[in-house]
Amino acid sequence: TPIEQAKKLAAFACAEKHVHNGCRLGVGSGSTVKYLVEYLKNAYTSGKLTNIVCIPTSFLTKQWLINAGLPTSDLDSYPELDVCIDGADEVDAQYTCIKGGGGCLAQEKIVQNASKHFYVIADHLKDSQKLGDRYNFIPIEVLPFAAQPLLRSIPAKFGGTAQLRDAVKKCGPIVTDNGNFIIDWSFEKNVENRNWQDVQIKLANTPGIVETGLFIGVTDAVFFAYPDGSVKELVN
Ligand code: DER
Repeated sequence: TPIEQAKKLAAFACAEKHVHNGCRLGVGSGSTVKYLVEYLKNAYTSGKLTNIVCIPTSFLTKQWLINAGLPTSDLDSYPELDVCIDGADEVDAQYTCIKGGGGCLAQEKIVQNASKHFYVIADHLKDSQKLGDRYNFIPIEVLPFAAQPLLRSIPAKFGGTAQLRDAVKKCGPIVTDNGNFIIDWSFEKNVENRNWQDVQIKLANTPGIVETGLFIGVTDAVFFAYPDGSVKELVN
């Protein structure tokens, strides 16, 4: 489909430009990153890309990397990375991302934070002016012990509504790779000039919240691709 082609285009363009021999690479999670793994597999098995190591951000990405025959390791062995490439659910005009649509935001943010450079790959449907134009909520990873109080206190303090992300093929909520729950916070859209940094600081300071899907001030560039086959790198 045109959207899948766009995801592939964004992934290939970003990796072509920013993944070089010897790269210690953080590999994100989600359907766009699937094409990044395809690129890496092609480049590495053809000998075009050598001496790289890939650090996954989820159980699924780890399986993809291993199945692709790519050198795979972890932050214990490689605590400092050169590049991290990941998808996003939405990117606004200030390069702030909403991530976590796939429920992998905690390890994604940790790997992003361990990397010198962070690049986002996305189809054009993620390209927005203001957070909320394209995506309806902020995923928040929470300790199960704190879930019920947070379902009440997050809307009380920050507005909007909050709900526990239910599993599809399992009774009850989804459980993340870290054994936690996800609260999807549907924030009010018509707040003018909302200070997302302030929101992030307050959420991060809330007992029971492990991580939020707000990635603020960390994006070095975004690769947006379009169904017409064009791709653009927006450098922050
Ligand atoms: O869960 C995540 O953060 C993913 O990176 C998500 O934001 C993008 O997933 P997609 O590439 O499947 O749209």
